Amino acid sequence: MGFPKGFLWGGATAANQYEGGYLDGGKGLATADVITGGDLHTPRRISVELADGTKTMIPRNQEVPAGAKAYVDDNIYYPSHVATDFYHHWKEDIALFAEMGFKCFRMSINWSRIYPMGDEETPNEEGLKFYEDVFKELHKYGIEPVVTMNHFDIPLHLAEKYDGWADRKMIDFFLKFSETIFTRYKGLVKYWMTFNEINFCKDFSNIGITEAQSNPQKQAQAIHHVLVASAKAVQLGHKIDPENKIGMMIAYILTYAYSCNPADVQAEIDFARGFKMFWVDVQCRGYYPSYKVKEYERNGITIHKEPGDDEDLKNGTVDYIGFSYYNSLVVQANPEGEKTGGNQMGGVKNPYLNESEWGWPIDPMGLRIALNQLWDRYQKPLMVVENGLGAKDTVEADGSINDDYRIDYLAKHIAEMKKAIDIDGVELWGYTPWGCIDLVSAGTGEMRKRYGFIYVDMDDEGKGTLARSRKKSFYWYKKVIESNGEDLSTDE
Ligand code: BGP
Repeated sequence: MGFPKGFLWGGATAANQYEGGYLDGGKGLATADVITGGDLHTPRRISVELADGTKTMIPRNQEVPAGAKAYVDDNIYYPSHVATDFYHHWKEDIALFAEMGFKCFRMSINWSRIYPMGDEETPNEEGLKFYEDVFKELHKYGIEPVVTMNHFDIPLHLAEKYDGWADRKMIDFFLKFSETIFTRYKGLVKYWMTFNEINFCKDFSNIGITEAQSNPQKQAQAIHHVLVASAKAVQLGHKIDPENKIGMMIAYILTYAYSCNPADVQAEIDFARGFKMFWVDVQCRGYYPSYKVKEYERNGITIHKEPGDDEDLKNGTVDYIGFSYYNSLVVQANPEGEKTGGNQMGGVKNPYLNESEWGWPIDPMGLRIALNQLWDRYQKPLMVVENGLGAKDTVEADGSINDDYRIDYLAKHIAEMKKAIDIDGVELWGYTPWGCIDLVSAGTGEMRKRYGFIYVDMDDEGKGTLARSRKKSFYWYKKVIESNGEDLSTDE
């Protein structure tokens, strides 16, 4: 009973939110490096020069127009440039993860560190060496790296020159990058995921495309390229090392129908398909589901497929499903109720749930439901690769940080994972709570929205010593791991 032996307890991060060193070691600029901070009410913005030469800031939730070029404005603070500086603190941070007893550590490889422009012939050795050192250091402590190959950005040059994933050449660039890292890290990395929250990979910041909203044909084609690239990378990774376990990664926001009104039930099905199931269906089953084919037909969208694409999708299905789970959403056919927030998108307010300070509904039972939905539908092993509570922390006069709210959130979610294993028989490989060390928020670009067991002294303006300290949750999570998830007690 309980979590299986060898369960992968750990934590999760992403290069563009954690690494910093944005030009160090020969790294090139990435799309993440031109995106400012924001807050709950102010969207993050992209600094761009329009086709007519005008310089402006475009809210990230709006599209970048065709012909615009994003650039770094020296007068603006961009949170990815320093982030919480893993690039210069990796030894110290890994030692802290080891102290908590991590069995695995989820991180991403910054594409622009390996191929600074994205389309050059030879990789950047300094970038390759950096990750090699990191992986070796993790193994020194018996920590298994879990690597996201692409987490929410691309080399900026690829966005400028090719309009990002709108161009099919991106598949080749990504495969080259994949081959380089699969080969170099053979024996060091076994667990991979291709694209982080692939269901959010559809605009400038994530896949570098302009006109992401006004040109659905272009967006759909770019998404096709991403899906084919992922499937090809899965095949390549298996070929290079049959030991590799290559997964997908989806933002699995659980969706509920608002009521038993069949119209609400159908609305939930439609929403869930469009927002998340399509991506999992393609990556787990190996073909476009009928509802998507029909939707494209209805909307006059034609996907241009090259010969071999269908075979690649079929042969490149994933070994496991990694997913993020933060909250659930309520879907109503004709929304009239009060709204709520959530991971990148909101829904109708759920009267049964409390919300985080950022307005994300907190729904631990929903995690068990999510695990069951995915397990029932695909019968693939699962990993919860992101989960957690973004909250403001207070550093007390004695330096302590009493984040009981975080402990409470995580304990309740872990208890539900345990039920999914014990009662439902779900095959769950691991759990890597998000932002195990404080890092920049993807949604708002803030530092004050913290998830970590480890506090980092850094603020929203990029000021701070970057010193690390252990929060109360650090000691709690250590105990959870030591007891293999049996001791979730929150008392002293
Ligand atoms: C997911 C992303 C992460 C992460 C997390 C928390 O969407 O994969 O990169 O940041 O959400 O969201 P936020 O940082 O907006 O609080």
